[in-house]
Amino acid sequence: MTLERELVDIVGRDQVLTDPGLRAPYESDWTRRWSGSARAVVRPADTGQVAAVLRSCATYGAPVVTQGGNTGLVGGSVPRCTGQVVLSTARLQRLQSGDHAVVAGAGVTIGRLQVHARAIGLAYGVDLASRDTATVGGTVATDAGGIRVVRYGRTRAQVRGLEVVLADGSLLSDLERPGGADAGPDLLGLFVGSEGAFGVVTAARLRLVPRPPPGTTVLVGCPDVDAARALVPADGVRAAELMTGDGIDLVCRTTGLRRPLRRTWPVVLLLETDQVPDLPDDADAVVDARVWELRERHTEAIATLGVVHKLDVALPLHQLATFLADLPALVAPHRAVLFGHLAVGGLHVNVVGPAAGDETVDRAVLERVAALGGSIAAEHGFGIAKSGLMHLVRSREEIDLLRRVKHALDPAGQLNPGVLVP
Ligand code: 2HG
Ligand code: ZN
Repeated sequence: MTLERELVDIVGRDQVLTDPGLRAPYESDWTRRWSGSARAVVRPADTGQVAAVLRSCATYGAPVVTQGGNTGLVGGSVPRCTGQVVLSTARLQRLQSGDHAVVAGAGVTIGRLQVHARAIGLAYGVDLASRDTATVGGTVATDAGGIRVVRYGRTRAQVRGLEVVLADGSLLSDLERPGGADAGPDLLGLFVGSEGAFGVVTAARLRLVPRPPPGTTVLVGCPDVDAARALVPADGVRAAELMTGDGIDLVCRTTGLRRPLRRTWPVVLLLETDQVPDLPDDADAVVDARVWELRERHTEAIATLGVVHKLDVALPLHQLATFLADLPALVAPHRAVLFGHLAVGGLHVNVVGPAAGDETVDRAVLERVAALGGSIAAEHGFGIAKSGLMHLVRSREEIDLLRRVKHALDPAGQLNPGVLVP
């Protein structure tokens, strides 16, 4: 018996992809910075098959990289070295609702979840531009934030229960205990943000929120980031997204969308609020929900510039201006296109210019972020890109504990090697 034969017995011949052409879409990160060739891509249909796949991979000593929609930006869900099996969660599609929550399979996209919630008069609190591809499993594994984070929090705040398969195929689940957690440590909570390194998340119970009535969306040009911050009201904020005039120009050039403002501002704020916000009389602003497209098409527009170094960081709000002033020198002679989730200090620093494998600029930017008290992996995960730099933001004791937890859950280092625990 070979591993491939066992996998075929578990999931069926059509769901074990070994042909290079069929494997290719699973082997390269969205950024094209990380790729590798997989021994096989396997697509289990349910939790029992996931457990059997993991048991077989453990028997044959084949490392497993779990992949959801492959929208990751830090190399955390594609193979890096030969012999790795990609476990795709694409077919884990169950979706049942009850009591202001859903139980969703890991492969359900955020878009499908939103449509499902809307049909019953509710909404899911995490939303993001890649909603039609990004999955429940991937967003749980990275503790994704997204554009509604200011109102509803990150994915962790939505999770009411999880089903997880460990490296040895054993199953952990509290989905059958919807009544709420008992006292004691939140053990399943460990898997939120664990990036496939502790276990494979196969399903989650997620809270749904009341669907808000229509709000107001405005796009407004600002001289600097502090001026933009001053326009964000204390209450009723649904989204406060930061862009730059240069970024908007790039989006307009590459997508054909119309330029929304009279001039190119250093900073552009997209604000969605419950009530119409107070703006200065002479503000260069448009009130129109369609401006969301300018924000949501940033990632695709920036990708047209070449291989992008994605530095997903967050800063204390009072340090944003200092960081933005320092940034040009940190990335010189290259260029950074910036956008992000202003209300929570989240910034997506997209550096274009350095070769894919050159990490000099990445390091300089992330070190500066850490020195300012920020987070170097705000919502995309540490992945391959940043796991080696975790010491910038976590203490020696925390990293040591992380290693011990990893060892307890996955003693052979079978799951997503190199991620979280380098
Ligand atoms: C977003 O906020 C995503 O749209 C992607 O987190 C960020 O492309 C990026 O850098
Ligand atoms: Zn984001």
